[in-house]
Parts: sequence; structure tokens; C-alpha cells
Amino acid sequence: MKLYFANTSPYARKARMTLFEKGLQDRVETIFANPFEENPALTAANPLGKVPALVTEEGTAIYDSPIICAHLDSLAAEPALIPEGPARWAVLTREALTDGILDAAFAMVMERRRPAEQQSPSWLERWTTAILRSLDAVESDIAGYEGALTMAQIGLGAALGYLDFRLPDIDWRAGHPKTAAWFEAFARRPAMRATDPARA
Ligand SMILES: N[C@@H](CCC(=O)N[C@@H](CS)C(=O)NCC(=O)O)C(=O)O
Repeated sequence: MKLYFANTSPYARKARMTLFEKGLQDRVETIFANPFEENPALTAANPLGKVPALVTEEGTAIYDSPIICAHLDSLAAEPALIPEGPARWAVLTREALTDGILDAAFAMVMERRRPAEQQSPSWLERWTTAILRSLDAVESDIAGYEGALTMAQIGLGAALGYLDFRLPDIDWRAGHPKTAAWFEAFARRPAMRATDPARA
């Protein structure tokens, strides 16, 4: 398999953490790809030109991060990151919430890279509000991110790590003490340390 990734991409971090947690690193060739540069190999794998993108041993392209992670989860039984039964939908919905936090955060980072006079204060405010409202939901549901490792936890770890890395001014820990305590413990996992964008 081949995984196109960028060290600073939180979506790619989800895929890299999943590889690590599933013990599948030896089965994958990780290929650095800057999505903002011309890259025919990346766009052949993902016409959207985004990372992560996975190409399986059979040559099938798989994207985006939730689908890649679900595929990787299917390749080895343990740990089961997406449970069967009713818990499946709860885990996938929590992962979707963390992906949505990432979407809002990534949009903010891109917006702030535009010339100041072209930036939209109303969009920046809307994305900030969405991030903080979503973290309120995580805070009141923190038990849903405890226990055996799931894609919800990997998604939350990637999202909070990205807020620290790119948007520290949001100060997400204020008003979210349970989430902050959760992240302090989760960030010690070897998979989190091995994929820390600040160490890249
Ligand atoms: N929904 C996608 C988002 C992937 C994504 O937006 N990746 C960013 C890097 S962090 C990217 O490649 N952006 C390039 C672009 O937007 O053209 C996923 O979960 O994989």
C-alpha cells in the first residue's frame, strides 16, 4: 500500500495514527506529498488533490480520511477502532464531529493566509463559533471518548493537536477542562508522539 501524506496535515495524521495503532506500518509506504504543489501521483490517487490518499495493494485508491481509516481498521482485527452494533454509529458520528472541527480549523488557517483586507471576519467568526460549540459537545460527552481506543479518540487527538499547532489563540482549553485533561493523557500515546506536527 501507499499512503500520500503531509506531516502537518491533521487528516493525514489520523491515517498515520491508525497505521501505528493497528501495527500496519510495515505494509505501507508513506510518501510525502505537498497538496499545494503540482503532484501527478497524488492527483492520480485523489483527483481532489488532497492528503491523505491511500492506494491499496490491488491498486485501488481510497480517500478521504474516515474512509482510509475504516479501510485500515478492516485489515487487522485488533484493536477494533470501529465497533460493530449500535456503538458503531456513535463512534462514527463522534469521528464526524472531530472531522468537522478540523474542517472549520483548516478553513480558518487558509483564510488567515490571505491578505488581511481579503479575509472575511464573519466567516472567521462562524468557524470559531463552530469549533467552540463542537468542543462544548465533546466536553459534555467526554465519556464517549474514554475506554478502548476508537476512531473517535483518534479524530479528537488529531483535532486538538491541530488547534494547538495552528490556532493556539483560540485557547480551546478555556471552558473545556475535561477535554483538556483527556488530551493531556491521550497526547502521551506513542502514536500521537510519532505523528506530532511540531516535531516534523
Ligand atoms: N475531508 C478530507 C480533508 C483532507 C484535506 O483537506 N487535506 C488538506 C491538507 S490538511 C489538503 O490536502 N488540502 C489541499 C486542498 O484543499 O487543496 C479528509 O478527511 O481526508
